[in-house]
Amino acid sequence: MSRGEGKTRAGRVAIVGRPNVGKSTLLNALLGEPIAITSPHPQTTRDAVRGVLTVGDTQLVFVDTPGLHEARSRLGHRMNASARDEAREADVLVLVVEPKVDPADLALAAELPKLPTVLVINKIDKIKDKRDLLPMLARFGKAHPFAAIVPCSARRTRGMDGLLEELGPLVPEQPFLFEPDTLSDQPTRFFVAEFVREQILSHTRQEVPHGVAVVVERFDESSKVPRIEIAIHVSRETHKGIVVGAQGRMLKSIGTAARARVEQMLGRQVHLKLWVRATPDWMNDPAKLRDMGYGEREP
Ligand SMILES: Nc1nc2c(ncn2[C@@H]2O[C@H](COP(=O)(O)OP(=O)(O)O)[C@@H](O)[C@H]2O)c(=O)[nH]1
Ligand SMILES: [Mg+2]
Repeated sequence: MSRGEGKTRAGRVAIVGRPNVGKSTLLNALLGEPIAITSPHPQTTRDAVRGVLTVGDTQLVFVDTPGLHEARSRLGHRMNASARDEAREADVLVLVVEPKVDPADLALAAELPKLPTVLVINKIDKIKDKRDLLPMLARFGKAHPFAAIVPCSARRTRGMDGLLEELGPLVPEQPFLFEPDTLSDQPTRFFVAEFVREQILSHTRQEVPHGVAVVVERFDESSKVPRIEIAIHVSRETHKGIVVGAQGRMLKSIGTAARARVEQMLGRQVHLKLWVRATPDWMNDPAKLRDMGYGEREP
């Protein structure tokens, strides 16, 4: 499978869809490694996350995008812009939907760039009688010229091989874009911040998760055990207390769980230091958004 032997195919596959349909779970299921953070909260994914899968002579560069939604904050607008940009730059699209025919999904399909698009009907584990899928397949098939329609359960990693078989022939014949053993082109510090944010999402509730931004302030690899210092920004003073918890217990368990994930990914021990700062309404402040790494795009 080395490059140069025979013909290779390679291309970018953008995973798009509304929030919470399971796009990030699908990326992780396809790669067999949980690189994208997922949660039951909508709008968990803020940046496009790229994962590379090389099988035989085909390389698929998956791009998990933030969900397309009605944005209410500046951050929300940038998330939508980021998803649309990634879709435009892709070779193939995967549109993920819940297992029901929703007019909003069909409207979204009609708006997407004119690229070969595979429809993934995800969460089919929720459907008791699989015969209910047949009319759904027919309705979607009539509504839009999808290259293929694939029922899946990303959470149970069902249907992944069938999906890969549909996607392979849709990417162009060209050399690989990355070394075959690449898993992602994103830097380690990106994943460290994401893994901390994932633990905050799973430890806190209600409005806290949407107001959290995680910034790696220091990543010092000069000693044997790398030292990573992280600022957690919350949008309200009261949220600070929630994230820190009584006697700092909440922050401690967030840190312990995130460190385990980071160490698993890096295959080595790290020191992780977390602190919490209240930065009121950062998600609507262009300068603060830039500082926190949420791009330059205007709504
Ligand atoms: N039942 C079921 N739930 C799923 C499936 N895939 C994802 N989910 C859940 O849907 C929620 C949102 O998933 P996520 O991947 O973060 O969605 P995203 O916003 O589209 O990236 C999470 O709670 C997932 O565990 C699936 O195949 N079946
Ligand atoms: Mg996501």
